[in-house]
Amino acid sequence: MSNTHAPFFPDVDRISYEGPSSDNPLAYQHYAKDQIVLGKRMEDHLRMAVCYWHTYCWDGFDIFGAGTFGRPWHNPQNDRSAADLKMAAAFEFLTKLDLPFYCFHDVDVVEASESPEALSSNLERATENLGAYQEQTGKRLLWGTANLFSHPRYAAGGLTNPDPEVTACAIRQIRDCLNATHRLGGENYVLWGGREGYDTLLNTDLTRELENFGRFLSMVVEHKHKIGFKGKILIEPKPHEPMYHQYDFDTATIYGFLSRFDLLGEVHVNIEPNHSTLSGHSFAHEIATAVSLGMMGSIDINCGNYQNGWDTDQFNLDVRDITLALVELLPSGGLDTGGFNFDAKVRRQSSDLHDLFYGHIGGVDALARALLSAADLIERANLKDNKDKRYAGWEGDLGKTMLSASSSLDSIANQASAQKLDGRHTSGRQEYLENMINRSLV
Ligand code: XUL
Ligand code: CO
Repeated sequence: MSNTHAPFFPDVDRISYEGPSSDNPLAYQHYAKDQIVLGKRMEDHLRMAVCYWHTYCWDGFDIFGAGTFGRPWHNPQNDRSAADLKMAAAFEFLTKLDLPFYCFHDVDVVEASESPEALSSNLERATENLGAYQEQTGKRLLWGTANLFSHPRYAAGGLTNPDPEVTACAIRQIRDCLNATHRLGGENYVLWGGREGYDTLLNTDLTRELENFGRFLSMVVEHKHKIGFKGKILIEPKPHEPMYHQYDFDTATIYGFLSRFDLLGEVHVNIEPNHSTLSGHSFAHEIATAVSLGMMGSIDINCGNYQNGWDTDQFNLDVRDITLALVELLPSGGLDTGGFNFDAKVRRQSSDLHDLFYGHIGGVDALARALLSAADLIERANLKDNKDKRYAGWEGDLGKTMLSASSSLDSIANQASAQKLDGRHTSGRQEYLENMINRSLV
């Protein structure tokens, strides 16, 4: 399909690496995609994606005011011509940023669709067009997802709705979008349970909703195998917003849910820093938990605002915070089918088309700097040796005996008493380690 609508960004050339001394705001200072870091190209470590919803769909509206952006590909009806223009803009932007992947919700890539029928057939057409653009540009799909939170029918959830008729519509959307993702060679399929939760327990049968959720998630997994989709099914943890309580609260909660429905190993997580902080965790904690439980999938990179604790989806420029997360991720082999999807938006006052570039360029360079810093830390700071030393006792006689199959509370307590064990604290050297992080920051 030829891109007859472009260019939407005529005065921007392909963004390229110019190095840290460049003062060109439309260049990368740190992201050199072919540079080898810990044995792998930067592009292959980071597998970055631009998201459809914040970048091309959103017109700048918020709950207090109308859109401020006036994008040239929008029109008030969001009719078919707007959907086609948006797609042209999306692939031009992605090509100019020189990033490999994109992500979408079904409703992002189609025109306004009056009925479930219309959505199905519009998605069919959009999938064909996306496939043609992928072919033409070499860009790839990191993941697709069905939007089960915007349409009024989903006010009380999709897979956890009290009304089976609504849930059947949700399942149809998931089936269609998973099929579309498969056809487009997507690397993952995401379920963000935005309205899978409740506003009040007074009208909510929590037991039934969670049981239904488990049953229908098992069907998603069955369908993935039926169609031969090789990517990962991902759940995106978030504790609340829009609902007062969401079932996919955090990675550990999802682990419990998956093990209850025998879905461990079949479903992984899509971790988002802004959601991590909303649940009272750090980004690094969520990554470490996912790695430790074998649940790591992908990352929606962004951050919130320290002042107010909302889901503000800002571009994450906090190199230290990302470095701490990468220190947990990289030793496990890094991202497999996952990537870093910019689930981030420019501020409502940043209404120029160039602001879309500045936002993403900043986000890309922060990831590249964090990757270089994390690699330096892993290579020089011997974090692993430090941990190994701290836990060395568990490899010695006492530790091994205590953990052996034959030991019991009595046997250990009796040994402690017989040997007059009198354990003493050893320094955790937190400040020393934190200084290592600062020294490695690029
Ligand atoms: C919402 C959020 C979504 C999901 C996809 O907070 O992060 O954009 O990533 O539905
Ligand atoms: Co997200």
